[in-house]
Amino acid sequence: MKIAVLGGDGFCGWPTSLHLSSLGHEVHIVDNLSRRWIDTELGVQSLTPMDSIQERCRIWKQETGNEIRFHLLDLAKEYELVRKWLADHRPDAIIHFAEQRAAPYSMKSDRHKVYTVNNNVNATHNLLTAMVETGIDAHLVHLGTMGVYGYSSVGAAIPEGYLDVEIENLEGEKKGLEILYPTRPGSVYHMTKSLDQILFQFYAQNDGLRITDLHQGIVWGTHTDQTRRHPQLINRFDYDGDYGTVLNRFLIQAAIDYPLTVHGTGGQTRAFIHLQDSVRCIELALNDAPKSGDRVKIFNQMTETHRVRDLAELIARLTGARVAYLPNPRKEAAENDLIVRNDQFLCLGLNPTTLEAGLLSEVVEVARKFAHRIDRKHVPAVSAWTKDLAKRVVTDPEAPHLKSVS
Ligand code: NAD
Ligand code: USQ
Repeated sequence: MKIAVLGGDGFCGWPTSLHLSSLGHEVHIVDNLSRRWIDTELGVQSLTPMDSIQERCRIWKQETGNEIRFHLLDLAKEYELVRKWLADHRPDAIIHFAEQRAAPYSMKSDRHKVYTVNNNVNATHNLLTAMVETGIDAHLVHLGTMGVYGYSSVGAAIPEGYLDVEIENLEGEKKGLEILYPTRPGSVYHMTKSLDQILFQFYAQNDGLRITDLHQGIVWGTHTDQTRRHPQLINRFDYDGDYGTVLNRFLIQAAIDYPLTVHGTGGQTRAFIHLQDSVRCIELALNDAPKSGDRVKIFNQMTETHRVRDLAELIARLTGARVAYLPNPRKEAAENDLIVRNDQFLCLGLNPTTLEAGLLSEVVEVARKFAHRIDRKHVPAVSAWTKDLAKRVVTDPEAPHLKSVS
């Protein structure tokens, strides 16, 4: 297949591009490199040294003989060019990773909120309308988030996207209805993924676009089979307070003897998936495309759930790290349960990689190797969800009064 990977320079997009290329697909990366600019804005860098995207593609060709082409394009701002690109290249499938994906970044200031909404909603809508206009019949696979469901404990398993409900009509008869699971996003970033869902629903129904939306949990790990092939194929790894995600952050914190930064009681339960499984799920979703006229196919792309404090305690046991329980900069439920259905990927053959010591220590090893690249002042999460919460943010969890919390 000819596959366009939008956002293919990113943490999930790069290993997915390599995985699909190694399966023999013709891969085209489309990216505006905005994440590299955001690193500069924040004064941070990937823990791992990333080469330019052109250099990464050159090394891949040298190692495998397979070509991955790179196209510099802003999906949100350059509509005419997006349409022309699709008309010229006519991909069989499009994988859409190209959004601003950090919740803390999206909540930093009004400017960051505006950027995240403009970037994410426009990127998705430009793509959809350009697909209709060019008449291409590509299967669109979008990376959404488990966060669209929200984290209230209802005591029932979260279904894969849709909910069967009953409503009473004017005659008093009960009528069945299938609806999108009610969204309850917890950040401006997560809200853009909820808006994406409505855009997909409309274009599948109105224009028969074939769309799969993957509601992905938190991705952890750094290597895949392909990124291990050469030091210059190494993946991005975010550790900072905005882009670093919880499990990967705890692992690098352990590696550099920094207290594990648990927000609040750590009673938040979240869904997780290892990077290797994430790329495999995309392959499985590609091979299971909906037909024109079908509703949007929604998968929950996760393999296990964990409570934040359990992860911190596990890593502390494995590595001897200290745990700091900090005031939570986010407005979120202090404690929640989470039960998630993921039957569809299991039926398609996903064999989940679950949390185990070997994989956890692999990340700690990577972090130790590149520890000299970590700027400790960028480790704390300082982006607060409200002005009141901002007053309680701890900018230095290493301060003496917090050191011996656990
Ligand atoms: P990332 O920030 O590493 O990569 C995103 C890529 O998209 C970057 O290379 C960026 O330059 C590009 N991009 C952003 N806006 C663009 C635009 N307007 N035009 C062209 N390119 C643009 O993020 P990631 O961690 O790889 O996440 C990829 C996708 O997967 C996101 O949509 C995210 O919401 C979703 N996701 C990620 C995780 C996770 O834990 N990382 C979990 C669930 C879902
Ligand atoms: N947390 C801590 N300490 C930290 C960092 C985070 O306790 O140092 C807590 C947060 O308060 C939150 C939980 O860990 O309760 C998860 O935070 P996170 O930053 O790991 O994940 P999140 O903000 O939800 O976002 C990440 C990705 C996003 C993706 C989402 C999937 O950045 O792109 O959509 O995971 S999900 O969480 O399933 O919605």
